[in-house]
Amino acid sequence: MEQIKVIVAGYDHYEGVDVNPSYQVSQALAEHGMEGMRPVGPTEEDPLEGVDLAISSVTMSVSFAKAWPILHEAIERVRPDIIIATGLKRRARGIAMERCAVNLKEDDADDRENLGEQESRDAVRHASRQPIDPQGPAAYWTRLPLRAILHDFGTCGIPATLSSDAGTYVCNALFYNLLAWAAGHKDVLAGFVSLPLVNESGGQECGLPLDQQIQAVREVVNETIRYYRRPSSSPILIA
Ligand code: PCA
Repeated sequence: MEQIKVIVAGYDHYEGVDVNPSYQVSQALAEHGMEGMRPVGPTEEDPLEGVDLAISSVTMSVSFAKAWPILHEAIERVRPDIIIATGLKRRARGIAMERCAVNLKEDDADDRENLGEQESRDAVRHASRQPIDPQGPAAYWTRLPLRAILHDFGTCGIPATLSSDAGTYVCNALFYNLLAWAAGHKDVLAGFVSLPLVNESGGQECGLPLDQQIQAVREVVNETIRYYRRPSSSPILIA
């Protein structure tokens, strides 16, 4: 059996949010694995066939200074083949598949976790931005097969979009550091999935039920394993 190790990372308490779906989703995948994945069609090859899959979760702090060191320590310890980082994007209507991590972060934003919601919004509006790494490239591309994942979401009816960036707060900085690391580890696939607020009503407002978000990240893991085992020659990023 081929062993494949996956890390699914999420964040702990995020000011002003009751349930951070990134925490719940990463816990659910580590505890229940790929349980409940729908059976694949007769023509489709099951990417998990013959795979001894181990999923671990990592919980990061919402802090520029702490998030990447926490994930990096877990990467060194687990030595994963695939890393899926997740975070909450409050205004997202559905799942946002992040195409790239940009070399930009808000100034002085480390203190934002101690601010209230309105103060936090003001801080964002007035924040100046600076590079994460003055010597680094302007952006890194995700290493996840976004085309296949979005196709898969369409089949399962999971609302999703392609997104050009995860903002300029901790999620983007974490993603940038992760992809900078992955640039030196070509055998590892890594990417970032932004999740919407948890909304159990399934109405027109922003957000998706937690179960659907868990299913979405399972699909991301599934399609990424498919690509990991059989890299395609076609472009993976453009939907
Ligand atoms: N979202 C924040 C950080 C933690 C989270 O879940 C962000 O968008 O950067």
